[in-house]
Amino acid sequence: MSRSVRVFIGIGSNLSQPSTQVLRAIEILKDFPPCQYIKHAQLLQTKPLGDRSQPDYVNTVVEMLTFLSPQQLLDELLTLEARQGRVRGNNKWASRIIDLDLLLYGDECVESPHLVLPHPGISQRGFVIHSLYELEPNLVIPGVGSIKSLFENADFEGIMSL
Ligand code: PH2
Ligand code: MG
Ligand code: MG
Repeated sequence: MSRSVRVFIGIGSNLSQPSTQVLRAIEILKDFPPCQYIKHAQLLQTKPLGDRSQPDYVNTVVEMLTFLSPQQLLDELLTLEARQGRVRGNNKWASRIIDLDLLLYGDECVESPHLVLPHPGISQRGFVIHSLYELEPNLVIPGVGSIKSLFENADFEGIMSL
């Protein structure tokens, strides 16, 4: 029997009523048999990173337990994105109806062509740091450091509580 692992999943949307899309994704994850939902951080309205001409995003992070492997969980998240209407094009920065990013899988480090863990964007994204700190202020991110020190040095400009 494998043990369950604590994971953090980043949720984002900037199309088709983003808050509604994020809340819908949270409801789907609450009732998602391979995982046990623990809690989610408050919803944040955030200025777009990358292509600044897109609409604002709504972002949050969900904490869960899972028995799935990192690759299995990633595959399930991609399936949930597609079911919620996400169509993937070639532009990695394009607006999206829903984005489910595997941020952390226990304290595992993975570097495969499809999956990098911890998610390489964590330390550059104030909204992710804000949500992780809210959920688990004692978190340590392997290879990066404590969420507390990231939080103390982060730039939260353009981030608003909803
Ligand atoms: N996701 C992106 C690109 N830019 N900006 C914000 N504010 N929030 C996101 O989730 C986001 C982004 C690609 O995944
Ligand atoms: Mg993504
Ligand atoms: Mg993303």
